[in-house]
Amino acid sequence: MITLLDYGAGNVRSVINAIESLGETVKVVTGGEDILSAEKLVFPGVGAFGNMMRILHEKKYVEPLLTYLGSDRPFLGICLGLQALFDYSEEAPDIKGLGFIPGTVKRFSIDLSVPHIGWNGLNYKQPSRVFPGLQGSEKFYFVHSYHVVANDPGPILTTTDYGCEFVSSIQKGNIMATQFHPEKSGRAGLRLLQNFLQPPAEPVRCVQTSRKTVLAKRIIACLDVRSNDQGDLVVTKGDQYDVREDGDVRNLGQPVELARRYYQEGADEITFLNITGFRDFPLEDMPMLEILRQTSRNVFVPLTIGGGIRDYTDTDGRKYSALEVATEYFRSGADKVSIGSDAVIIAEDYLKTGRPTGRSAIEEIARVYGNQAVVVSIDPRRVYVKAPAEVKHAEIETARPGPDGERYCWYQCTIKGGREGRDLDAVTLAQVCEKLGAGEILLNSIDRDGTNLGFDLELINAVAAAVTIPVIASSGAGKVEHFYEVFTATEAEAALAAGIFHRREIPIGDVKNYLADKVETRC
Ligand code: 1PR
Repeated sequence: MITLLDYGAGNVRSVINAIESLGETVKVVTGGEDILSAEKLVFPGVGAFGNMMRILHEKKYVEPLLTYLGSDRPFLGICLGLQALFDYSEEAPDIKGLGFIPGTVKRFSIDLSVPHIGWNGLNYKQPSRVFPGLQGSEKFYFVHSYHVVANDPGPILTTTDYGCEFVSSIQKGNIMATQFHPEKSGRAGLRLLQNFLQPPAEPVRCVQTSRKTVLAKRIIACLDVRSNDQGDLVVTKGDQYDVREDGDVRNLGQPVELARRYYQEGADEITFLNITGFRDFPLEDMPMLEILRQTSRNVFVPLTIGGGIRDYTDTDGRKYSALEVATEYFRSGADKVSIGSDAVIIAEDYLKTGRPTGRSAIEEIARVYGNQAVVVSIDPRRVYVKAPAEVKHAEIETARPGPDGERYCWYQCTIKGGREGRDLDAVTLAQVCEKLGAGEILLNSIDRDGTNLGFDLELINAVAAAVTIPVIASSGAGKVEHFYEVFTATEAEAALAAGIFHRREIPIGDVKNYLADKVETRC
């Protein structure tokens, strides 16, 4: 029996699913006595450090946790569950950590995108019983803006390189904690987790395969989901956002089945977009939650869900906040939520006053679940202009002139799945959303969507140059070369595709094979 400490923030469902998939049963802590009586305790921390410590105090978990740690029984901290062990964090300097390991938690101060999101390797510093079965070259999934700094190197088990060398896991007796998420790290993560749950007799020292670890570029499979005219929830695919063919919604398969297939094929992440979420209230759309629940049972890579994440009043007048909607998604197995239409409205409001309200969906969700949990999905369309000063928006000079030879264009934000254009450009939207706390930009292109013509590199460069958070390039992938192009000609950290995967034109493995030796990916 594994005891799991859930303090109510983030996706503990994935950790439970991963543990259960390894044949163990899980008991979720409901009071301090459960911590004290645990035989093996797993503490998956997600969100913001201050919020986590406040809840641990409110629930009176701090003393039992310190007693448990002092008893040297098996403990696995994940992400914030590692950071919590230290004295304090720059993220919330006024509130103390558990102070079990002397040291602090610092924000990355590097010339790279922060959060550090994606698959990175490990530099092995000590042997451990959690390593048997690993080759040493595996990558694990990270998502964090802060990292621990131990006063004494003794407990450092592994480090990872990302602009600096940081501590990616610690081990002190039977206490172990990782900055990365084993439950989201595919087979390698499950292996490590299994070793923690059923420890092999002998510790193993993994062999270092390269001098430094490198963050992989991510390949993301995207599933646009909606009900067809018969009322079944299907994966569909638009052609410049038009998902109907001969009057019917295109049906490219079942969401749970396709997600499983992409996991097996090596997708680094899976994104579900409820593309009619702007119309319907997503919490009434229970099948979407069910899709997440079922998918997260056997897909152990990060899951993002978008569509309809906004405040809502139902027909009985009951108000739901975007945070409540997001919470349901996280509880059902999502790791990140993606906000589309509402992000545009939030940015427009912000630009009117120049001041954050503190109450927008982006700010509220980021405050509780951390910036890394908030993706902003942008649906821009190109608007050509003759001269740069013609509009107040961020224009670019384009190598692909418009229909009347226009040499400049800007990227107009749209809402409601491209149905409504707004007086806001994609570059400004991305900048405002970063300021408000978004952790990642999912950058679609209505012009390129479903065309197989390749990504809009000019759009991606314009947005990536304007923000420091990671940008996911989306729309237009038609051949493996397009992935190489987007990773070498832009700063995109991930590339997302849909149609070529759904139609089985190019398997994810082919994309990775083509990129091998050219671009760092997760094998
Ligand atoms: O506005 O917060 O409710 O979120 C709705 C979400 O649904 C947004 O993220 C929006 O991008 C998405 N969406 C709305 N309508 C459509 C549509 O297609 N009619 N899908 C839609 C957008 C775009 C991509 C697609 C890539 C790759 N899909 O995610 O998967 O373009 O396609 P490709 O590789 O085949 O070119 P809200």
